[in-house]
Amino acid sequence: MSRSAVLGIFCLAFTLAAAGTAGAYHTRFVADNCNYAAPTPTSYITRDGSISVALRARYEGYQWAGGCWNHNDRDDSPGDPTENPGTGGEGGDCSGFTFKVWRESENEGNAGFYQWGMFRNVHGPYDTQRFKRGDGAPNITLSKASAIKMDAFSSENHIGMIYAKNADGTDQIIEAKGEAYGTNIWTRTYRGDSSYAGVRRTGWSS
Ligand SMILES: [Ca+2]
Ligand SMILES: [Ca+2]
Repeated sequence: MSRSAVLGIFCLAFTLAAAGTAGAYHTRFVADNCNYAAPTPTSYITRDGSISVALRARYEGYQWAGGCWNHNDRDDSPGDPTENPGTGGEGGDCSGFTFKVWRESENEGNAGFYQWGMFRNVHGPYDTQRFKRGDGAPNITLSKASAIKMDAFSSENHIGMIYAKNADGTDQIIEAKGEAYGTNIWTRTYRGDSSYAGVRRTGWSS
């Protein structure tokens, strides 16, 4: 085979691979829909109000390191490659979703309340390991027995917020679960799982 023929085959293969990759990613969701507007400071935060905020993300997508979604009750970016912050799809990840619902500041020393729009693409400074430790001015750890709605349970690699307690000791958890699952409410046993700690955003009015 001549050198030019080899090069030709290589280039064709590369072009097809690149086209296939572009087709498999949903990089346009963030590019087409999301913004970087400043958050709106608010004077208070309530657990019921934050449940309403969280429910807008229910049935939407999951994006590793993401934080922007719409409200059409479908995952606009399913099946992207996992653990890639550059896929540009719809949704938060577990820690970004928690950060937005808890109306936290990107300034870790600021415990005030900052309302982020659904289309504001923001993840915030905390990964699950940091939430689990209660890092950041707004966040504390607490006993899991004391955890109520809109408190969270965090392990080293996942965090979800309590939507409701069940009578049998499990909880309904609202969480951005993963690429294959999106964001939804599931019954979970985090409260009884020693790998999970209780985490609270401080300062709720009610
Ligand atoms: Ca959607
Ligand atoms: Ca996705």
